[in-house]
Amino acid sequence: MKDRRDGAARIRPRTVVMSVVAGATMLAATALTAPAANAAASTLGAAAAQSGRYFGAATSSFMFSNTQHTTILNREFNSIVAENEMKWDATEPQQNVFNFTGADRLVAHARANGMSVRGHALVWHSQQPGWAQNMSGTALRNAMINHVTRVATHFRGQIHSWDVVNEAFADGGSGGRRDSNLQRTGNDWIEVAFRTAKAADPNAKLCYNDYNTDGINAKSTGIYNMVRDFKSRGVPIDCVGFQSHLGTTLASDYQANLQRFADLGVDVQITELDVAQGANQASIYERVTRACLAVARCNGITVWGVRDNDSWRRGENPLLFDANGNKKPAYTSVLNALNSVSGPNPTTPPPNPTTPPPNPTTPPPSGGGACSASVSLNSWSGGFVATVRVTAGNAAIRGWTVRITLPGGTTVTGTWNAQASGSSGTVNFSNVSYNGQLSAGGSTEFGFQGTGTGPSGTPTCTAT
Ligand code: G2I
Repeated sequence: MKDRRDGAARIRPRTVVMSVVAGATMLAATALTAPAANAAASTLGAAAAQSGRYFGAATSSFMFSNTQHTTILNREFNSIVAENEMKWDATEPQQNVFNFTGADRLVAHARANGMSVRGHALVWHSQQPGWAQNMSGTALRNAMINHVTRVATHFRGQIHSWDVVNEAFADGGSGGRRDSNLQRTGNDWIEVAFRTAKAADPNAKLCYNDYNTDGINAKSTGIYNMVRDFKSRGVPIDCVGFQSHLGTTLASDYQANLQRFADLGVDVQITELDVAQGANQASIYERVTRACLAVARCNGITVWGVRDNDSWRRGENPLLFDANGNKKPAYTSVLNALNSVSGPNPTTPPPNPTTPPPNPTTPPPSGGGACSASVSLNSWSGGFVATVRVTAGNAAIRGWTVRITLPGGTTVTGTWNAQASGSSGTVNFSNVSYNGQLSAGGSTEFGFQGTGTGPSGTPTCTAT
């Protein structure tokens, strides 16, 4: 019951906004999709929510001005993912210069319409900005850590599942990793990305995402072995995304493949579903939907676009709505499948996506108090991410400086939400303009990453 209520809670505000935004269009759509006598849900999102799952679509903020696209998006889907706007090239066009304009609009749209957000993708060999493409070795590794930290921190609390690493395995029969500049930084780059994402957004589900994994094959088995290894060593992985860019056939062991991953103790998600137009399109969509519904740990399905003309595979008409926004037979087969099964429920529904972003500012203080600081460390062989919480004492403070002594050989490679006095030895981290003022008992966080070993002990905090 709880899952149903969560689903309904996400859908209700969307209806309200839609009635303002889309007026007559919404009325027409409602009439067309009025609930049947058997009370089956009339939209994909509502139908999926009956078993605690989400049904999402990829979109782009520039599409929100397209009324037909957005009307369908808001009516049918209760989750969205940025088709491109959260990728590395979009969010960090120059090194350490971040641009969240499109991604923020997308998240705001989701929040205003009661949808959850999938995050795609923190690290990928493709769609890297030019400056990263030209990097290698330690410099690239540190740039990756900084990117994951900054992007995941920016969206902390607003993403139900992140594709932390995308498409790192090779096609074909090797079952091994794909060659890339990231892979050449060392085989541990994937687990470093996961540990870094965990430090930045501890409540998001952290996924590995790939394609050509739509059945038990060499590539999916390579990924399976990595996930099993990660689980056994405590690397924080929560889910595996199966992109499911499908042709005109579906592997008979599609569901069995999802299930074997679920049996490792991770959730599974269908993340980029689209199916080539052809005689089997509706039936393949239906079988994929039923497979997800049959696997308790399958949290939900995302289709890679709304209408056929929005698709990256435009010529293949692979989506659920045609170029005129009409529902295709594939749409009906998915909706009926979702309505035909009431469970089992996923073990953990996505967290409420409407949580506002963490607010780094604090109420105006009167000044004059003391402060304390504590460090939480996420380390791996050769590097670490430190998150430092600064807490004001019994009186408000106007600013703070945290003094941390680093072990010999350790270098700070990046700092966020603070100004560092140096990069090795004893370093003073001082507040920046927006997080110096803390009310009595109030707190804020800053962080830094480095190579070598992280600091130990309790740092000193001086209020200013
Ligand atoms: O290739 C299909 C998908 C495979 N899995 C990962 C997904 O991220 C990927 O999505 C596609 C988008 O659908 C395309 O829209 O990823 C492509 C590469 O990032 C996207 O194409 C790019 C074009 O290559 C760029 O030239 C263009 O500037 O879209 C960009 C934004 O329109």
